[in-house]
Amino acid sequence: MPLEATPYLLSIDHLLSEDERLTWEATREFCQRRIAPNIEHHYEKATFPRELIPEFGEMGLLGSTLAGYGCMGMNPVAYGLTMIELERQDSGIRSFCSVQSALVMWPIHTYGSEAQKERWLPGMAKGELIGCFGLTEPNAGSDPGSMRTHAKQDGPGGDFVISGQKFWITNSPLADVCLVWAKTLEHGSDTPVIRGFLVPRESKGLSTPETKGKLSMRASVTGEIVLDEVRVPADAMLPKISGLKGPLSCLTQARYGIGWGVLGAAMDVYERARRYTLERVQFDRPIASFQLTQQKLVELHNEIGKGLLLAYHFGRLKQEGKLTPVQVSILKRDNVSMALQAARTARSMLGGNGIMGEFHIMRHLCNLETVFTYEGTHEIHTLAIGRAITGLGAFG
Ligand code: TGC
Ligand code: FAD
Repeated sequence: MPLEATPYLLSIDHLLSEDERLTWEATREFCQRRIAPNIEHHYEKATFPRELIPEFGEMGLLGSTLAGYGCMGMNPVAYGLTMIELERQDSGIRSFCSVQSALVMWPIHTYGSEAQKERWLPGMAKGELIGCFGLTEPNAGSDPGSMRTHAKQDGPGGDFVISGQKFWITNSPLADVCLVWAKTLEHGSDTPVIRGFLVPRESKGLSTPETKGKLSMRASVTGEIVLDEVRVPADAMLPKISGLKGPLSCLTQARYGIGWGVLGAAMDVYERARRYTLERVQFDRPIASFQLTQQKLVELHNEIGKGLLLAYHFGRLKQEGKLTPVQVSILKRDNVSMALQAARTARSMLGGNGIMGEFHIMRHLCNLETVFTYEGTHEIHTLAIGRAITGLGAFG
């Protein structure tokens, strides 16, 4: 559906460059043509449309903000607009691109050696190679610093032997390379430090069983990473980062994209609710003519507009290199919460039809429950912002 068909009184169109507008339109057209027709089917069957991955590459949607290595070098606002269109279709599709781009390609580009970049980035940009990001563990979710996965140096070449288990890992069953965060002891120190390791699929002792039975994010593949004494060469370690800030800085990139992406899900539910309530007649009038329905539409419309302005403002700050992690927490927390509330409200506006797959809103609603939890739960971002404004940590 063209944007003009649904009123957005808080539009950002006039703030965009010609290139940004063209990127937005081209991505919307692609997503509408290639994702929309089958997404409900994939969700129902709990399958991911794998055949689209090379097309994401052709559209420049993989590693799009990075420079060189076959990547597009898009600015942060253009990138945000592409996230909107992916998530307008389904959060699971945006998740695939977020993980590949922000959680695997970005750290290789930022913290990797030249050899690591050459080996992985061009294939990942084309969608020929898939990556996953292994931080969470069965006993380390919100508190990743308590991870147990460890890497021990062994042998004359300085190989690492990695053991542990990662849980809830998007794309792991599909991945050609797993970026695994593990603790290791360095230079005779007895304090372990967190390091990132690029573990190829063919590594002996690596397995990635799929997690079945999700009632959310069904069009996204989730699994474990099980590492049973997996031996990798010394040069599998990302050389330019150590400590928890390694994975957390990747999350800052991905959370920025989520803060934009969820606006797409919110726009989709708002547009569907508006259309439905204009057509559905009860008490001899379209239900959109009732004051209570209009109040809901106005809330949806205004909250989306404010979320878009926030994302745009932070996008320009990011472009200037001035966006801070806590501002990204504000964007992720508030826009996800807004989108989840929008999906609940829109669902109610369709009455019984709101729970049906063919009306798409329930699918967004179920997906957004995951988005509320991953990449830092709503509560964790609340505490990160609380810490920034009081100077007092309330995490533990
Ligand atoms: P803390 O002491 O705050 O920080 C440790 C070091 O990290 C630095 N740092 C950051 N750097 C960049 N970006 C950020 N957002 C950062 N946050 C912290 C910090 O400056 C410090 O550096 P240094 O040099 O002083 O050592 O660490 P903490 O242990 O107190 O933890 C803080 C807390 C709770 C906020 C953090 O652990 C956290 O964010 N927890 C949430 C975990 C999480 O988000 N997991 C996500 C897993 S991945 C995922 O969900 C992917 S879903 C993918 C998809 O399908 O889209
Ligand atoms: P917990 O940390 O156990 O939290 C449970 C509840 O307790 C939450 O409400 C939380 O907010 C609350 N809580 C915890 N600590 C505090 C506190 N100090 N104060 C107040 N409340 C608190 N991880 C990856 O590494 N890579 C991935 O690709 C990835 N993909 C995912 C895909 C899906 C579909 C899902 C569901 C998760 C994914 N995750 C991934 C994991 C995700 O990041 C974690 O689920 C998330 O960080 C929360 O961890 P947890 O589930 O262990 O919950």
